[in-house]
Amino acid sequence: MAWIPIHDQPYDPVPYRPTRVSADESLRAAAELRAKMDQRRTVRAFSTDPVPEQVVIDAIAVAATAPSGAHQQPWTFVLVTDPEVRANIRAAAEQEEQISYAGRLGEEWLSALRPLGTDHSKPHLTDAPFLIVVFEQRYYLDNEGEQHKHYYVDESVGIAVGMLLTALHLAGLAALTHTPSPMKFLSEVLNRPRNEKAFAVIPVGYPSPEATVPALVRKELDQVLVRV
Ligand code: IYR
Repeated sequence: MAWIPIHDQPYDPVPYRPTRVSADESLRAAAELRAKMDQRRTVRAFSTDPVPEQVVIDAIAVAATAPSGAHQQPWTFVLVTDPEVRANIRAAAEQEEQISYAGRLGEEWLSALRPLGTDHSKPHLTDAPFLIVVFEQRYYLDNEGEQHKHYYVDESVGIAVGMLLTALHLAGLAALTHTPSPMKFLSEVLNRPRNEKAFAVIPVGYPSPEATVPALVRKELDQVLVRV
């Protein structure tokens, strides 16, 4: 069935009868997923080796199944492979980050970043074979140029990006959630319409064989899980 804007759709529910998974199968699947996801790391050093494009397309398709406020699906994923466009994005991002790391972030923020070892240099923007630039649609712009309000946009797009990172990891690819600040230049470089605002830039590829990651430790489950 073809997509039509949700505000033009009636309430017309259909049956939902997924096959019930046995408790044993659920336990096995959850434990396996937990172990696999515990291996995910944010990577900043990418190999330039090519990646099958369909893997990235499928991961974006997974992200696009995310739940969203009023089912408005307020996201656009721009898949950038053109080396010239990537070079432009890198140049603009590094220019902004240079200012940020030179002091715009402030001492508290800079010291919070120190354990991550980040700086203004962003080689991943040109090394990784794919960049996914995620835009949030602040509102829906219909063909007449009329604006329709979108709800819970940040939450919806955040969930979609989480699902994207999960899908990429489970397919064997590495990614980085990069949020250059300010991100306005992305709308200009990628020629996006006025209802869209950049949310994150996600380089995707294989880690460089020399990649290192900070020796970070995740919180224990009992620090993040509260039972009532
Ligand atoms: N946007 C900068 C700074 C930065 C901010 C946070 I919060 C991070 O977790 C990591 C980096 C950069 O990309 O370097």
